[in-house]
Amino acid sequence: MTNCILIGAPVDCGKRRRGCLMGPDAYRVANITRALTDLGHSVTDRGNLTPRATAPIDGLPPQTHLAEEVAGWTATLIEAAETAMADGLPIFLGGDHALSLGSVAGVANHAAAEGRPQFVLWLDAHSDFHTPQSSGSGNLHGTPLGYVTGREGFAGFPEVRNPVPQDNICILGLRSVDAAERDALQGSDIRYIDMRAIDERGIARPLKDFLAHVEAQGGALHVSLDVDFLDPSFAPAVGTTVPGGATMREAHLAMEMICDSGLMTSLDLVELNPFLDERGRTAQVMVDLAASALGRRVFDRPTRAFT
Ligand code: HAR
Ligand code: MN
Ligand code: MN
Ligand code: MN
Repeated sequence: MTNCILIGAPVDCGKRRRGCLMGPDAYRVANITRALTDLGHSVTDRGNLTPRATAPIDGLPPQTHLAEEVAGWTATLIEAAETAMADGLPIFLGGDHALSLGSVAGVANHAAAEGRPQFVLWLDAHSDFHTPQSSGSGNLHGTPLGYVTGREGFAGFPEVRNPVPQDNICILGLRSVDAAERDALQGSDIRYIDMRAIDERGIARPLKDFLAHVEAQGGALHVSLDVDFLDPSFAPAVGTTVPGGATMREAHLAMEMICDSGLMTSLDLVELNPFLDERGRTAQVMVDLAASALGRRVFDRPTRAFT
């Protein structure tokens, strides 16, 4: 039994297309609480956070979009993550991926206080490893991994007290990486598994390797699930659809393996834009995936073969 703590974070400033602010309520309407209590977990919904007021930030490239608002959300989320980690397993209901500047930095502070290394599994079509300076779009939802690893260029944002080592990060599902990010990733120790690698090797083997690494280090594991990790054919409610994503079964298998590992200590559900959804189906898929990550199964042992 896990104490699940729902934290609504209607962050909508990480990109230009609006709508992610409706995400937390869409997850509530899709009954995330019931999905988790049915599994025997206790669930507390802490409602929605609001961003702290932040001083104007000078010196950022002119295309940077709503930096002060992102910085304010980051301050709020760092504190909310630290507090929630002391009480259970926080599930951050986004909101766009800019929320992960704060959720990841906050959980990493908690892990450091416990003397544990923090690991991050990033399930996304994109690598989100930009800095404000390297980002061509100026959309800060493309920067959370840059921020939490301690890259330069985030002056005016809350200090990252416990940067996540690059080697502790695994990105799964990549299929849209721009040139600046590709160069930065290739020069980093981040583990990245693109869709071609998943096509060739399957999703289970690279994930198993990473989970074994986390376990061997006694790490805490934050899972950040971006809607666009999934193929848009069954998860259309996202501003940045990229064809060729994870299938329903690949995504559930990943969640089931995460659950079996017993390693997950915090979870983000991000980039859901309910304004773009079809009868709530994407919100429902995300809730079902969260349930798989927390123990929903058809059988609790492998199905008996008919031999
Ligand atoms: N790399 C592009 C940019 O920086 C795409 C941004 C990321 N988009 C997301 N995040 N949906 O996962 O603008
Ligand atoms: Mn703890
Ligand atoms: Mn993302
Ligand atoms: Mn993405």
